[in-house]
Amino acid sequence: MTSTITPPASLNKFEKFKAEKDGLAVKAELEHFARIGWEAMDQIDREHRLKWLGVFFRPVTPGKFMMRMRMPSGILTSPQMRVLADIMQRYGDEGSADITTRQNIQLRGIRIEDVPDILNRLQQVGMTSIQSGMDNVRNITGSPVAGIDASELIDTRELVQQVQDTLTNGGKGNPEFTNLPRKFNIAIAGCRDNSVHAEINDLAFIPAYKDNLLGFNVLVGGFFSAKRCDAAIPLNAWVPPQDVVDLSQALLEVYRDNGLRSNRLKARLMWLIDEWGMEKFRAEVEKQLGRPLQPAAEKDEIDWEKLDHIGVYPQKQPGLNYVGLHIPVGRLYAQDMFDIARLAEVYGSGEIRLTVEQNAIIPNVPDSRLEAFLVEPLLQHFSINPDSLARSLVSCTGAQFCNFALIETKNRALSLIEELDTEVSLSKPVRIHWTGCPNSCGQPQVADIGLMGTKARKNGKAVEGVDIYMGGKVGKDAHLGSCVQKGIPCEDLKPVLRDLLIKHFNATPR
Ligand code: SRM
Ligand code: SF4
Repeated sequence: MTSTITPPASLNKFEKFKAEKDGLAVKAELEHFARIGWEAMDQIDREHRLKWLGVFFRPVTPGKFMMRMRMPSGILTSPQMRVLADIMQRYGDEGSADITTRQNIQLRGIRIEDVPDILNRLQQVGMTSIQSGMDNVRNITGSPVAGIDASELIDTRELVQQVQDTLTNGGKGNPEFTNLPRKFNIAIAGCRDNSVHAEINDLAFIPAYKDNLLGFNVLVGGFFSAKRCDAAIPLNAWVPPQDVVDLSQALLEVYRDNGLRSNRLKARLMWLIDEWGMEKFRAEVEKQLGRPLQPAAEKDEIDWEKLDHIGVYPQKQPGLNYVGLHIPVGRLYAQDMFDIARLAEVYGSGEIRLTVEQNAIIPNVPDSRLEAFLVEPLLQHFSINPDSLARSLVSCTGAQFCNFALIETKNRALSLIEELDTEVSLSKPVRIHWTGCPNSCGQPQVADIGLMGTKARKNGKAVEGVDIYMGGKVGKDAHLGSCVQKGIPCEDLKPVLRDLLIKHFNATPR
């Protein structure tokens, strides 16, 4: 069956090029692109359709592409990490990769000539970058400690994998889901602390009991965009685990076939829910599913504050521990990736987990190996006990590689935090999130202090600045923060942050 999209009368430019040729079609043309080089490629193929394969043209570094992987629940193995490291070393001109805010990895500095080889190498170790950009479902997030968390309710690893496999046809690409009206985010939480940020996904499953059975309440429509940001709202549905794949598929089909396609600024799922009302939306999902949905359970089981998983924690498997490493703003170099792969193999079971805070976890470290692990030199750089401000720092890509960026983010975030750490001391971590523009990839609205890049004015001149967000609450009763100050020039930001930390977060001046 192929999709039954009726193109609206006024198609935006993206809908037009998708109607002309499905994004996935570039898969068959890759060898050709590799032969002719990026400059000779059709512009739409190069700048847009390649994203269906997870290959992103970077206008900031023309000719050096970024590759965005898929990493269900943020889980990968040492051999997979080693392949990514090797790709970085061999083909990655910039030599760097980033852990993303969706538990994923992006590789940088890739030449189009090398993409066919790289995709072969990824396939050999069971990895894929398919459908990771543009109007596709993004990396599906799950608890980073699924299956090892002593307090977890549902081990969601298999479910996340099954949803990904359904939507991507096991990584080969699934044209059924390659022409959504817009991007789509899915999160599946089996933990008590909402470590996936369920509230900011278009579709989220959160654990809930119904009639003594453990399943999921369903939230829909959460999203951030430059135009509008909304937390997800209840679909008023509860599903047992075995219905998660079917419901995800049915809901996406409803969105695919009915989502608004004339204005890309109003194409995310919430806009359709607004237009129809929740009752009709739910009824259409039921119709597509072919069976009635049960009403939501009265309460969900997200009853903890959010954990950051940094440090050493006993697992549900006696005698084993997981160790969360702080990776400053998620930036990794090839050698770091080789080192993490080695540590996971030598001390753990050869598995690595990534978090939405852009950090890494090494699971399955036996008690007897902990002492030796904790004195490994890599832990000097990727600490298990970072300073309070560094600990919860998150940053989007920013101007170094992203052409939407209004400011540089990652390096600035790190140096500012370093300076502030010498000026104030904190008794508990403060979550500071940087994002380079209103697209909000760095999720400033979930932070204690969110910093969103903007153009500010100083002495009559345009300078890099930020709008400040506060009040984002994560974990139990999550809600979004809002903008409290606008247009602070970045060069004047440090004293402003210092005051906020002292006033609102009990920081004491050193
Ligand atoms: Fe994002 C577009 C990076 C998570 C909202 N995002 C982009 C692009 C692809 C723009 C571009 O072509 O340059 C950025 C690539 C820059 C680069 O070179 O790295 C980009 N987004 C990222 C990442 C890498 C930020 C990070 O440093 O971690 C995250 C990748 C996640 C992944 O693995 O798939 C990333 N982006 C997010 C999130 C956070 C989340 O999912 O929890 C959001 C807000 C949540 C949401 O989508 O509802 C987000 N990104 C956007 C938007 C605004 C979407 C909208 O509806 O308007 C755009 C722009 C767009 O799609 O038109 C965007
Ligand atoms: Fe780029 Fe803006 Fe997303 Fe940052 S928030 S990665 S600057 S699109």
